[in-house]
Amino acid sequence: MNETTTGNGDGSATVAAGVAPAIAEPPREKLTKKAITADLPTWCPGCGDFAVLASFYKVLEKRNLEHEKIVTLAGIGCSSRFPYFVNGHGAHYIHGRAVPLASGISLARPDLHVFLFGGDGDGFSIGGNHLDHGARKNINMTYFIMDNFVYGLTKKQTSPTSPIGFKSKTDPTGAIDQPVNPMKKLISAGATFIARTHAANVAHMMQLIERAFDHQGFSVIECLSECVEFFPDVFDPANPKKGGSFEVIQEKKWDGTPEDELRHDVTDELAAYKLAQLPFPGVFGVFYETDRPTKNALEKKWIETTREKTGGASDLQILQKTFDRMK
Ligand SMILES: Cc1ncc(C[n+]2csc(CCOP(=O)(O)OP(=O)(O)O)c2C)c(N)n1
Ligand code: SF4
Ligand SMILES: [Mg+2]
Repeated sequence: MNETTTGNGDGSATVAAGVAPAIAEPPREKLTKKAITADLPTWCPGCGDFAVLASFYKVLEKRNLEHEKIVTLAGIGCSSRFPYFVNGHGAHYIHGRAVPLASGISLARPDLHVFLFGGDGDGFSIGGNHLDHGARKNINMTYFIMDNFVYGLTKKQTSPTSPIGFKSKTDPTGAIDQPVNPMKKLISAGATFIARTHAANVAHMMQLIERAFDHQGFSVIECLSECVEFFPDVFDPANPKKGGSFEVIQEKKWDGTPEDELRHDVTDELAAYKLAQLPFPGVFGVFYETDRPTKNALEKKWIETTREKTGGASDLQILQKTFDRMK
């Protein structure tokens, strides 16, 4: 029999039957980069993905997130090697299938924060369909897409975001297909937090990771992350250190000033499409954010209602009842 004690205020204690004893949690040490770091990254020197990993470590440290409360998941690709480098729950899963895996984890363990990392090929090509459904169902997770406009791991094939004219092993005379516009795709799919950043701007990346983390629902960040090996310098036009300009979206402050009229309303879908339409390198920041019930919340409610209706019967009893009806 379980027993537990309650203090009487005079140093003595009363034992209550049937209650498990509360075990005091030892005080936690502050999270450090050393504690979050697993393997050393195996990316090529200069790869943009290093900065993404560094930003993620910084956010975990800043928020002092408990390791056991986060999961990092990925498909296949250079960028998808991410979970190997984070000391926490994680999986390097099947190419393009990280969203379904993440959906199951998010729905079954709402106490965990699910982070997904991957590339443009993984997310918009083979995993494009899964991305759409995760977005429309608004399953709670943060998906960080490291877009380098190429398949890096498999050594330079055209990706869904490669620009027309890009010469690769699959398009030796130059790509001819219209590329995906990630922002437009995500808006139309129904993602509830959609943002864009650049791996050369760590402060901006961190801000967006934190906002995505705080958002309830399917949050996605597209990050231009240079593949120095197979598509070098392509993102220089948005890198001030390389002569480009990094134009940040000015969000409405709702302060009634005339300048505010011109600022972006992140809840305005049409305004988000207009920003997504700007020619490369476009703008950076939050394109769209809306508050829509998550599948996690809706499913929880549905389970509770069903449990009430079935009078608190166990899963086995419900299953047995179903079998009995089939007899
Ligand atoms: C089902 C399946 N198809 C194809 C592959 C080969 N493959 C592995 S990674 C990859 C593309 C990776 O590109 P991306 O997602 O952009 O990641 P990057 O390497 O550029 O970071 C492909 C085609 C695979 N592993 N599994
Ligand atoms: S091949 Fe490209 S994407 Fe892959 S690690 Fe090297 S630089 Fe990064
Ligand atoms: Mg890629």
